[in-house]
Amino acid sequence: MVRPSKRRADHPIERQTMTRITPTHRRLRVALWTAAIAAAVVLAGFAMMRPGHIPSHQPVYRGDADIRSEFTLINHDGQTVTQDDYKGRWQLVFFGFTHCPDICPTTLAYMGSVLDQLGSDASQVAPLFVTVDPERDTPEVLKAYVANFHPRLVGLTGSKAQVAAAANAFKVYHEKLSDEAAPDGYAMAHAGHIYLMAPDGRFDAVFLESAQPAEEMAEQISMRIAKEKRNQ
Ligand SMILES: [Cu+2]
Repeated sequence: MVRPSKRRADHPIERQTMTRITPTHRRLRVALWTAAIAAAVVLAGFAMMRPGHIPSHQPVYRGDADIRSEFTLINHDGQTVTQDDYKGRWQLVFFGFTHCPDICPTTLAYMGSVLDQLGSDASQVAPLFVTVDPERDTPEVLKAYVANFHPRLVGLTGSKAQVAAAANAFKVYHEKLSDEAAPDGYAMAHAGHIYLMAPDGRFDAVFLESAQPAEEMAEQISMRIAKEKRNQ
């Protein structure tokens, strides 16, 4: 397995995919999807301010944002798991694929740093990497891949239908693009967000690797963990 630092320089997929999906396109896509998700979150915020509406820790927020942690997938040890297996913990969820030349290795390395920065709070966070490329990303492939980034990172795959349902619940953009130069003739374009879901499965926040240093994201998660504990 090639280390992420090496992938950038050595990996032929990088150059091949770049000719098809330019960095500008990729940034544009990410920007567009950031805007779409931000709009959903703002709408949810407005909905909460309506008279008689209850505050954000109530389940109504989940319905308004319509981003839900709902899935039946197979973990990297080959076991079927659902959102209930991670209930009671915060979920840090990122969608991608192991053949990804840039966004995935960068973001997963970042998630690894966030987990390290969380210290003892990390035990209350389930870090999940869901593939959008189940054809190639079998449990075995995922297991070897996630081990490059953090020992606690869990890879999730499933049937095409299971993966599509999970991506739909999280409102994650992904698209198979044919590319003759890429291995197997295709690459997967996908959104670059990291979702933070609360212990009851409700949507809490989205983060982008480029938006803040890992320490800052870890601080934000720790604040939420502390707040949740106070409210219990
Ligand atoms: Cu990727």
